[in-house]
Amino acid sequence: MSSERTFIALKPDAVQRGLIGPIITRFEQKGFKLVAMKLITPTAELASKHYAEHDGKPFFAGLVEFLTSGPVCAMVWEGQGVIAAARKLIGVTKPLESAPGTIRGDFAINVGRNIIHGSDSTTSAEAEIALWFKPEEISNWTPVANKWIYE
Ligand code: DAT
Ligand code: MG
Repeated sequence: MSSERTFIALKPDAVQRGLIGPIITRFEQKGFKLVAMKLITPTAELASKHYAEHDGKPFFAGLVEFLTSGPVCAMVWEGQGVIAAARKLIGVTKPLESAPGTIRGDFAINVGRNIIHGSDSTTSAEAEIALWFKPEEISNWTPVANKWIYE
């Protein structure tokens, strides 16, 4: 199985609530590798592009306003199967329906305050990484623990 990358964003509610550490810990503990991270307050243009698939839906304006309201912790994580695995770690969109043990299941209640975004496919991962990061902002490195994580 080859390694892949996914885009993860901790939304302003996660940053405001001091949840960056606990959330990042889950990805690190799983064995995934952090290759890019920055705090950024997105412009309406960036937020709208990021959520373009939802343009026209009743919650779109509120979603963009929320994302632009404060810093977002934008990240790229790498590893085998990381795109699908991150979605499992995150839990389903509505936090009250997210299983306990998932990030949304453990830390959130409302769909509009569900604290974290994760790419849902290879195509969206590539597009979102390119939208949020310049190539030089991504670090290529080899964790010494890799041989204890991958067989
Ligand atoms: P996900 O973030 O799990 O990929 P999505 O792509 O369907 O979910 O929606 C993007 C975000 O939009 C979601 O994290 C929160 C918000 N959202 C989705 N459905 C909503 C709804 N019915 N009411 C309010 N906000 C919603
Ligand atoms: Mg989505």
